[in-house]
Amino acid sequence: MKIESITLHHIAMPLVAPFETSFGRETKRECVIIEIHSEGLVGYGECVATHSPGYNYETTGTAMHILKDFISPLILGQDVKDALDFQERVIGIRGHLLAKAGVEMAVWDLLGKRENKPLKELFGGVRDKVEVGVSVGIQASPEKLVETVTDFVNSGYARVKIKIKPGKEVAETTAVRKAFPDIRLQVDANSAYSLDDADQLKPLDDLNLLLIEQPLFEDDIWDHHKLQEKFKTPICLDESIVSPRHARYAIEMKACKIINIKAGRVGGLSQGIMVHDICQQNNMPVWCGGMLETGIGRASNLALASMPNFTLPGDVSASDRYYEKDITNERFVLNPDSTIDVPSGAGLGVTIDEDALKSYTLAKVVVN
Ligand code: OSB
Ligand code: MG
Repeated sequence: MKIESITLHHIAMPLVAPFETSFGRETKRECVIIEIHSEGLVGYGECVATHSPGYNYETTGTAMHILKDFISPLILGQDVKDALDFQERVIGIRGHLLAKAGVEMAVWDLLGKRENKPLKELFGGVRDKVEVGVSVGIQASPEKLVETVTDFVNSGYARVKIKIKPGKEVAETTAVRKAFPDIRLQVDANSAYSLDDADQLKPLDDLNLLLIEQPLFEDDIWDHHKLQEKFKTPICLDESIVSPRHARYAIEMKACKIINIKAGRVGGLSQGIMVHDICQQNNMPVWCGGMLETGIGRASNLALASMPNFTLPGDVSASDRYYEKDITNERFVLNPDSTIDVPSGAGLGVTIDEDALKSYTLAKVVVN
């Protein structure tokens, strides 16, 4: 596919409610939408970097720079055959995986549109709907947290993840477990602990949690192994797994029992599929993580999560949990069985609400 032009839309969308994690509080979500024109088709991708380097080192600012000045020149005017061909072209750019992944998503959207097939089919997905849960940010008090969780449970979410940080974990998680003795519950620390202070987490080991996500630093696969030895609850890695190789390291080191896959974090959907395959071969369950995506990234997550080894519910909630108005015309809704339908249209299977996109735009750069 000849890449004829690339448009970068740096956008900011107000969230329906602030989202607080161990690394900060967001009231709006920034990201970069990548629009690629090729042979009469338009493909879209979402780079899930946001305004600050809290989740990892990338930001919308670094992503705009890398996308415009380094990735675009390598593919503009070129015949990019598929996602792996794209990866080979950008292999000389170290890191900046969220930026690369945004472009790869647009390449997949183009491929699907050209072949008139949904991404689910191109990935070998096996489900028409995927089990999902909701990720609940840090709240002012355990009481407030239980209230917020109750609202989500009442709206149909059968799996709940709560964000934790040092000093805001034991009372909070215990309160939710008490209020909902049987719900599928898990916690996410976003790298807020070190092995030395991880003792604080020990009481969580008796709360029948599905998993404890990324308690330690991003570059601490080995310390996660030491922690997993002390916990019966499965440790799940998010930030630590930045490539298929890292998935192999985690498996070989017995650093975790579950992996959260985010296509952005590993540099693209093709890499996410490889992580899925490695985990499947090693009997390690995976689930699809989320980055508060717009309808574009959400469509991509649903297609990925339709693959067979995604056996745990994903952080892919309904559109109304994030945004009053999304940039896609399609909105994703929660089915009564706590699932969301996988898009069936060609490519990502979504169309853009141009007015909404425009209204959220902070900067638009056309590279051609
Ligand atoms: O660690 O999973 C995470 C959101 C932003 C950055 C990191 C994470 C998250 C979430 C939200 O947990 C998941 C979602 O609903 O998109
Ligand atoms: Mg996480």
